Amino acid sequence: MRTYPADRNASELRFGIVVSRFNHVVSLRLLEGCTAELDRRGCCESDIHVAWVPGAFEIPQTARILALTGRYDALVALGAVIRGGTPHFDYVCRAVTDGLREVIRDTGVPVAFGVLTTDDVEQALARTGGAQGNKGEEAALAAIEMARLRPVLSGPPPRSPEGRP
Ligand code: INI
Repeated sequence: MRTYPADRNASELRFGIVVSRFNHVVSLRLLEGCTAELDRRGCCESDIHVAWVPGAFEIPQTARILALTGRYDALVALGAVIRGGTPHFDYVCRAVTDGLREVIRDTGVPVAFGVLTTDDVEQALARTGGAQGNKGEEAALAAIEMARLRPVLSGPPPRSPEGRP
């Protein structure tokens, strides 16, 4: 049996972060959590590129542009969609989740999902440094792990001492 343990060393890796300005306070806290975690894991500040976009709806298109450059080992999507009184919430949530899934499928570049979808601002703040931790940090860890795992899994199979693949 061969297992691939989680590797959370971010040194020498490059990350693109797409963060939405809508619900700016929440987004900023997510971004701070994300970049702090990347830094703790050994990522160089100059290897983190941040693209601000107007709202969560714009995240997938921007992630696709970054993914297609080939410059990044992984991307992180950050933002907050907060439920209002109209179906708008559902459309934006659907667009961002479907859109990011398509970016991953079409480009192969890992995209960590750090977009909050909450009923109110309190729930969002609880997940950006409050009682529920910081989802930006969690997204950073997912991005690092996937950035490491992808080349390991897609490389040639290591040979056993007996010469079997
Ligand atoms: N964008 C968000 O990121 N969060 C929201 O809660 C939100 N709400 O509630 O409307 C939101 N809307 C803007 C949307 O993402 C686009 O930026 C806008 O429709 C322009 O394309």
